Amino acid sequence: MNVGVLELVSFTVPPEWRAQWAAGLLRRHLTSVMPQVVSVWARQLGHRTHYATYYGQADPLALLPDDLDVVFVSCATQASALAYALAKRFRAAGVRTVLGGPHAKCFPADAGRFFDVVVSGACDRELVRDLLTGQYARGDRAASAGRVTEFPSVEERLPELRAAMGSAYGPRVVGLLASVGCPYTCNFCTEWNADYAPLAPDRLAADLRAVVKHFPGALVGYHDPNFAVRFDQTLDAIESAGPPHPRYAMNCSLSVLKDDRLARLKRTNCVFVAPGIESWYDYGNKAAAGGATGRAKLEYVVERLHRVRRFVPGMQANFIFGTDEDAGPEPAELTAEFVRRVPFAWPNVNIPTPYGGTPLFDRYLTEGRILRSMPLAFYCAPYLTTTLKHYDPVGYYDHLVRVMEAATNVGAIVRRVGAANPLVIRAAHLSQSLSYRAQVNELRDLRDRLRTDRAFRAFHENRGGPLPEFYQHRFEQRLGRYAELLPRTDRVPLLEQAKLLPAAP
Ligand code: B12
Ligand code: SF4
Repeated sequence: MNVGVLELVSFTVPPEWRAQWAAGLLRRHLTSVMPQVVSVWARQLGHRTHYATYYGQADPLALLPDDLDVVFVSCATQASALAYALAKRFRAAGVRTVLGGPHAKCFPADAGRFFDVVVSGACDRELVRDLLTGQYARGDRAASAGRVTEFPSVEERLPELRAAMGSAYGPRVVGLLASVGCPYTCNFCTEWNADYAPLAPDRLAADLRAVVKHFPGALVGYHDPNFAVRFDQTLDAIESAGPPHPRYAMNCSLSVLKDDRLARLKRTNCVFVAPGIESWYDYGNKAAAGGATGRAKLEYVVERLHRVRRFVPGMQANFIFGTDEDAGPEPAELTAEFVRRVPFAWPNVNIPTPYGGTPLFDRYLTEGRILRSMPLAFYCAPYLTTTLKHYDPVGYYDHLVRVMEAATNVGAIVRRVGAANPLVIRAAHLSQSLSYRAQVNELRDLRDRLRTDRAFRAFHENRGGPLPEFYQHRFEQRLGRYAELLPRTDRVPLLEQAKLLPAAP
């Protein structure tokens, strides 16, 4: 069969492609591992495969041939509207449509309105075979029975990796997995109940050697939900590949970054860490802050990150602002202070977002806090899709604007970019900072609208009313020529079905 695999990295369709160079620079490298894996498995099963990533470079439909039998689409929820519109087009052309990836996992019922089959859980080679041999009917959900811990090697993924990188400018990143799952249970995260499992160490070592051979100079991006939970075992595997070690970046909890481990990270060429700090009042266990909260946690984190910085040059600190434990101005003030005292770290401040299949989603839905007519495509910054326990929407955006201004004022950007090293991290910090500066304007606009437009505020306070025209218009702007494929009724999500537990009778 003729099989297409399309990953949607970008979620907007501009009316023309003038921004092409920027798209390549800013987004091309944000691809995930699994769509490449699915493409390899389909090829190994004897099918003709066409793998492409859409990062804003061209019309997404033009990236695949027009005589496909089956297409796999993969995306995060923020790209769901584009995925749905494309699915309608593919279906109309007689192509069987399968959705996999984060959105499929979180909102399978919603996606099932547009895709023939939705992969709502794990996916292995056998599942891909079954999907391609028509074992699943239209409207089905599919998932492999157990945890998947074996994926094709870098050598096997070479055509996909080359296609994802392209030949032009922009960061060259090879996504690898050293483990799946995570021992923590953060209520907002899709991995909250997925046990940690390291992958085969000899496979990781072979992959690292293949990266050095085929992509010299490329950065390895570990896509593990929580890298090196079994620190020594993972670093043993990396060291066993032998030098030269490719530079690498990873996500981890602060508890992984203990003093006696930092030199080993430096020796193996770790150039970027993204620890989850999350909140000054919540999720303390993964920071190993010993129960400290508020200012005490700030002092602990500042001290730790300054130590980490002596060994690892690039850093991103992940925060969520607006959890049920946050109240008053202090959480935002502490984050703004963090920005001043840890000038070399990129502060990635997230808005609480209820992704389906998480305990957070269940609680917010049960408590009537989710804005029910908000399209799922707005489940991303800078949009609020719920009410917050201790903040009204205007007050919340006021605080957020202040934090983001502290993170993106010219002095902060100059300090951050100046401190960054090597060049690839400097470029990443610069592009993040500039795109967040644009986001601050959007935050201000949302806050001002909330102040002046009573219907808009009523919607955000969950006091009823239809989806404001502002969001309808934004939705249509994002989809460009594809907007007409999703009439207003299609934009209202199916939420109940995304609960972990069935609703009480
Ligand atoms: C690595 C990672 C990234 C990397 C790589 C991108 C990626 N999607 O992998 C980077 C840093 C670029 C990234 C960026 C973002 N990410 Co991210 N990321 C992750 C992370 C930590 C691991 C995902 C992973 O690779 N797991 C390993 C694979 C093997 O396991 P798995 O995902 O469970 O996949 C299994 C099945 O779902 C299925 N499957 C997965 N994909 C596919 C595809 C097909 C076609 C099929 C058939 C099956 C299938 O098979 C797998 C094996 O069983 C998860 C969090 C987490 N804790 O899991 C967040 C996560 C996926 N990210 C998330 C988000 C929101 C983002 C951003 C929007 C953040 C932002 N503010 O910009 C961006 C979006 C980027 C984009 N391209 O769209 C959310 C997505 C939630 C959602 N429903 O949208 C997650 C779930 C975190 C969370 N909040 O819980 N991310
Ligand atoms: S530590 Fe990270 S990967 Fe693990 S549950 Fe928490 S947010 Fe998810």
